[in-house]
Parts: sequence; structure tokens; C-alpha cells
Amino acid sequence: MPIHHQVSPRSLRHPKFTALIKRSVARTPICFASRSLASATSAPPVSTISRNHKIVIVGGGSAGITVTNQLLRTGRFFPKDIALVDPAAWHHYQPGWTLVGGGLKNKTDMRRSLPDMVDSRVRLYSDSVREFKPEMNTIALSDRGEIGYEHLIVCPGIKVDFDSIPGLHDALVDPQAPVSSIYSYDTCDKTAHLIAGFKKGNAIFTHPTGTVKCAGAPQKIMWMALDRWKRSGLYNPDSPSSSPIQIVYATGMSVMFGVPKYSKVLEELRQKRGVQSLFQHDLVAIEGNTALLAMADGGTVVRRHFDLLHAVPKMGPHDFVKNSTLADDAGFVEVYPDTLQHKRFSNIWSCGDAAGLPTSKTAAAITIQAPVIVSNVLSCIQGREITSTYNGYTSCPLITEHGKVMLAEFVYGGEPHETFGRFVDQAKPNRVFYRMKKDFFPWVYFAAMIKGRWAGPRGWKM
Ligand code: UQ1
Repeated sequence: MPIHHQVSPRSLRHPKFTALIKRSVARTPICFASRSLASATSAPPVSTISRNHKIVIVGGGSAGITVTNQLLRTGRFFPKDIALVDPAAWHHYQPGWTLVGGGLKNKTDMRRSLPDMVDSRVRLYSDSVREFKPEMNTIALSDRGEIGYEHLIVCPGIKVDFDSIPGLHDALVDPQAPVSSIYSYDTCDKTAHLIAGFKKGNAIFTHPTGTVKCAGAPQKIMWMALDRWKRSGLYNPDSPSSSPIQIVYATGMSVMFGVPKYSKVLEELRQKRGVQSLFQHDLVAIEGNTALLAMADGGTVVRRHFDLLHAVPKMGPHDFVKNSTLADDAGFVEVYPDTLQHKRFSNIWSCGDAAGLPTSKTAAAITIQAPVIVSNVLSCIQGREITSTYNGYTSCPLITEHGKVMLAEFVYGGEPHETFGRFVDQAKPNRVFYRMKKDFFPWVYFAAMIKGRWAGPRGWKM
């Protein structure tokens, strides 16, 4: 039953927001806030809208919670001006799942109750989105009717599709099957158990073709496993064929990593450590202990026996985004890569994994994207020109062995953009970056980033 609780945005509206709207003719796309404000309050029939908000945020993951709390910290919003839509019971620190798979963290420490995390000034709809109605400035929720907005920030993440590979789901849930994945809360700890208990045979680690969140994670887990087996005498990098364990990296890509500077070092590591590569081999099915890998030529499917398989499923936009008018051709939210404003609806924004941005999808990217959206949305509301831009920054702290991390950081175009580049070569794995990845980032994430007080390489936000 929809609750007909009518918030009156007009009576709550802060004088700052009602300031006269200046139309700018600058080169930067501006938000026609006056039009969206008017339509948000007058266009849809009142009876269909039970609740109106100044800002609605879809998704309570890293992007959604960070943006929400940065907005609150501006001090410019009244209670319930901001609403968050997410049906999830839990908020996960997903970069932590790699650490769980490597046996370094407990998975329950990598999550928090989502409803408990949401500030009491924010209206939480524990519901999913049925439909975006951008012409009406509303969204239809699955169970609770429609809600209206003046600005909509779309950050529901992407779907990690465990059904994309036949045989994968069943193998993951079967405790006897030696198949696991760090790409879900439910299976990341199975990875740690399998690696710890593995004594002999063929271990295959896969990386799919197409979109991957944190594209370094599929090999981080391999490097951690290799290091563990090496230390326990089960794997000799100098003589893999005579070792009890053999390691194969099967990737849909033609290189180890998308940025040449880091890829070169990782390829050297792969060769030095005796890891067999299957480049342009995409895991398409699992049959018992056989992995079926499709080659990039489109026709050939290679069958490989495994005794341990770490599988990474296909990923892509959620259906409610892909099938909406907000989507680009690939199904992601179609925003300008610099301002993060929607290309067709000026009061819609997107960041995080769901945004159609030509850069790698990571939590680190959100540290730079979130302040851009917050600044631009505020400018819009105040009728000012939007000036804040995102440079594509993203980062991958790539664990190459226990105790060492390569800190890949880059911007649009795959250009390295290194925070500590003046002091060290970040492509060379080191111990300080490992401490950051293992201890500092999980801590700063929960203590500051999602509270709106941490901007990654740009430091603290007071
Ligand atoms: C970061 O801010 C962050 O969030 C807390 C991470 O965790 C997911 C990261 O992995 C990285 C690399 C950053 C970026 C911060 C610096 C100081 C490079």
C-alpha cells in the first residue's frame, strides 16, 4: 500500500534554492533548473505522486551513500529533502571481498546494515525501481508507488550475472565443487577455503570479456593464491611443470591489464612466475571439472580440465537501467564524461559503476566522481553554471603477492595519473601500498569516505 504522505517541497524550500535562476550561455552544458523545478512540482497529477524530494538517489552502494552524505554535509538541505532508494539489507565494501578471498579479512567485517547507515535526515525507500519517468521527474518504485524529484542521481551499480555462464551458479553453491568467485559476498570465503585446501592439480583463474568492476581483482586473487602455494612448497615458479600445482590465467583480454604501463610489469611477473596464459579466452560454460573457453575468433571453444577454478562472471547494467530511456547503447546511464550530467535530461546525474563512463569501475573512482556531482547539482539548484569536471580518475591497488601492491592510478585515455609518482614508481609493487590496500582503504572507507569526508587522492574533506 503506498503511503500518501505529502511532503511540501515549496514550504520546505530553502531561500538559497529559490534564488533567481541565471541562464548561462557558457560552453559548459548548464542545467535548466527552472524548467525541472517547475515540472517537478506542477506537471504530474498530484494523486499519482505521494512523495516529492529535492534530490532522489538511486542506490545505496559506495556511490549512493558517499554522494548522499556529501550533500548532507553541505548543510543546505532540510530533513527529507534527500531520499535514497535501495531494497538492500546490506551495504558492502566490495574491494574487501578480494581480501577475504586471500584469507586476509573476515567477510562480516566488510559490510554494514544499510538501513542503519542511512542518516536519519534522509528518507530511505527500501524498495527497487520499476521505471524511470524522466519526462515526469518521477520514478515508479516496485511496491510503493511513485516518488518525485527535482534532481535524480542514478548510482545502482551493475549486475554481476552469475547466470551468464552455464554451470557456474550450481558449481558455486555446491560445497563439493572446486569453483568459487570473489565477486559475491556469498562465495568470497569459499575462495579462501579452496585456496587454503588446494594441494595438487590445475588451477584456472578467469577474467571475462566485457565490463568488469575492478578489472584487476581477477588476477589479484591469482597472485595471492600463487604466493601462498609457493610458500607452502606446492608451487615452484622456476619449474611449474614439476610442481604439484599448475596455474593458468584465462582472460578475455589480449593483455594482462588495460593500461600499458602496468600491463608490461604484470606480463613480466606472469612469465617470471610460470603462469600459463590463455589470452582472448573467455569462460563460457562449466561442465563438471571442465572449463569451456571461447576464443576471440568467435568459433573455437577450448576445453580445459581444472581442479580449482576461480571464475569471474559477466557483468552489465541492471535491466531497469538498460531498458530505460536513461540508457546509452551499452545500457549504462548516458552522462557527459566530464560533468556527469545526463546527456538528455539535465536534472539527472550518474556516477559509480552504472554510469556510462569510459574508465575503469572502482570504488576509488567514486572518491573523485562524488564531489563533482555534488558541486554540479548544487550549482544547478542555485541557478549557476556547472563547472566541476571529472577527469576519469580510477585506481586499482593490485596485490601481486602477500605484502606487496602495485598502485595503478589513471585517468581517461588510460593515462597514468599517480598520487605518489613523484616519490616512487607506482608500477613497482611495494609494501606501503600493501598496507594501504589491506588496512588503510577499508578503514578510511567506513570511517570517512562514505560519510562524505574523504576525497581519495585529494585527501580529507572537512
Ligand atoms: C581510495 O580512496 C579508496 O577508497 C577508500 C580505495 O579503496 C577502495 C582505493 O583503493 C584507492 C586507491 C583510493 C585512492 C586514494 C589514494 C590516496 C591513492
